[in-house]
Amino acid sequence: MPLRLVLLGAPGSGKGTLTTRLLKQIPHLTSISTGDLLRAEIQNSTPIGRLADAYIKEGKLLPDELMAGMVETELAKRKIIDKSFLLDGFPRTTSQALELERRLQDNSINLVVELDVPPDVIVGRIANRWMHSSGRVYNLEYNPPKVPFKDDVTGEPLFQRPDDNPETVRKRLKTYYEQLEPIKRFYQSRGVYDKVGGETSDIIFPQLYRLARSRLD
Ligand code: G5P
Ligand code: MG
Repeated sequence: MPLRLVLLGAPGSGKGTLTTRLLKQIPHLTSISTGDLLRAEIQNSTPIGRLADAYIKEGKLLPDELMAGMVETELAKRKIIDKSFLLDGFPRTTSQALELERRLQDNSINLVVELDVPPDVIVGRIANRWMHSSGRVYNLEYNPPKVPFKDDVTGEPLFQRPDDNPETVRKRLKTYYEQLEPIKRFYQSRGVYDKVGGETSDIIFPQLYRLARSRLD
């Protein structure tokens, strides 16, 4: 059956990193990262992009309705609503989760995995993050680019995210931990919640992969 997976994790917990790995192992899976979608809107200077820029710089969540609409449009555009997909960074609030449920109807989320990474580990990682406009993410220590500060695939320059400064990271972490309990309860009540944990993505990946496979078989 199709896997409809939500990755729930703090900023810097490895959602993007683990998504890339999972896509390599499960090629028919398609991922949507709301953060990447918003950054593309910003880069294209669209009206949503201008709004997103202000919210993201402040480390604030964008309005629930807007985000749910954006994900629905993306699922439709890629024609994957009844196929296997992975959502990275959405939903983040119970209201987003409800909106998603309403929009998915019979294709409801069948696995939500919380990535439990200690906050002190996360702060160090984010300071060393560099990324490419495609969403590919690097870390100067953990997975450095082959050529310093250049994307492995295109050779284009990497940049640091404007919301990766310590003050904004603190706000993003606070918001995440405020939303975690309610959204966790929501998905526990639907019987689809699971949790994996560890200090590195190498420790977490096999746990996540096992869970994902169990839904596909
Ligand atoms: P984003 O873009 O979704 P966040 O804050 O949820 O942003 P982020 O920062 O993208 O999440 P991540 O994807 O969980 O983190 O982590 P990652 O990039 O894979 O890994 C972080 C770093 O650690 C990388 O450098 C990686 O190489 C390294 N790393 C990974 N594993 C290891 C390891 O084992 N060891 C070491 N040493 N390093 C490792 O959202 C951005 C903003 O968009 C808006 C909000 O404003 C949000 O703040 N937004 C939404 N607003 C409302 N609703 C939504 N649903 C929204 N979605 C986005
Ligand atoms: Mg990410």
